[in-house]
Amino acid sequence: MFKQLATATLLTGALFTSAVNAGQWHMPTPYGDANLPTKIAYEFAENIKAGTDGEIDVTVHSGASLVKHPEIPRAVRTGQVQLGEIFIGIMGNTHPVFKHDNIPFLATNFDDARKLWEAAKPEVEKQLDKEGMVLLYSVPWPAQSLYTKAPVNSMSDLKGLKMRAYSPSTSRLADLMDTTPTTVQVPEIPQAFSTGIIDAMITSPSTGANGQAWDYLSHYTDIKAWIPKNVVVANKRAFRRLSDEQRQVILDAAAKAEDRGWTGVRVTAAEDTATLAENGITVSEPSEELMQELQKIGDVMIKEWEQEAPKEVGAILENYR
Ligand code: PCA
Repeated sequence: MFKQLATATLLTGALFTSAVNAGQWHMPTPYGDANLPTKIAYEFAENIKAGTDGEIDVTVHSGASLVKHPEIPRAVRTGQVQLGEIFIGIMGNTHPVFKHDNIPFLATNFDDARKLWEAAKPEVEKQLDKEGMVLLYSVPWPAQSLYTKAPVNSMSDLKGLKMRAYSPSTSRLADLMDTTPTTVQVPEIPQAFSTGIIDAMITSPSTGANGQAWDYLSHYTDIKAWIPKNVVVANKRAFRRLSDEQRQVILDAAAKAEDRGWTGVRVTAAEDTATLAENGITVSEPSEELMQELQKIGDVMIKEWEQEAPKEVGAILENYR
């Protein structure tokens, strides 16, 4: 209650400030300060401030402190805030183009993920534009792998477990794996495990390491199923109101952020996987049987996804392949 009140007050404050001073911008982000995307967001804000001689002063509100993650797209669309960071997958129900982000085994290494992103970007931009948003940059996560409380040799070891979901696609995946999907946001993961709300999850080594996964689970099976991304978007009207010079500063800062993300993620992926092992989690390669079973599910999901929007998804897949 208090937190929501505080958020409402802050948001009113944000609107008020932007009315009197067009240079004060707000940027809610979903994840905490330990995460690479958040570090990049702070740097992005600094570069904008420096490049515009303080004319645009972006305040980053990390860890969903200003706006809850599922509400960030609406906050940017309606101009409640000028900028925002969003995990692409959570917009999967808005339009299927956003689902390219969470499809198992479509792109499982960073080179392919970058190609998939280039292939999907025009469709994603089109859709964001319809919703009054401008795409600025993306930051990938490390590949998503399987965390459990016991070794997993085949899918039968997962049957009936409560599996964390963080997007419409991961809910569908959990169904197809014969597990029960339960939506849990990152900050609630430790408690969800310790109270039995979830028994398993598929996420990056970074999210596991940041959440000290060794406190509540024991096994990490490195299935590397997909490489999802965050995007940073601007409210279209706020962006258009800027001068050409100011817009260029933001676009340059965005290009820098994009580079830093795609380079930096390779380092954090390796470091954070090592951290899991150092803290006692059994890190192992998946069995062939498990991979074959999961890949079959991936094929089903690609087909279902294509059928949802044959034109747009077809264009993404054609560009990619
Ligand atoms: N961490 C975020 C998104 C993807 C990731 O690696 C999460 O688990 O919600």
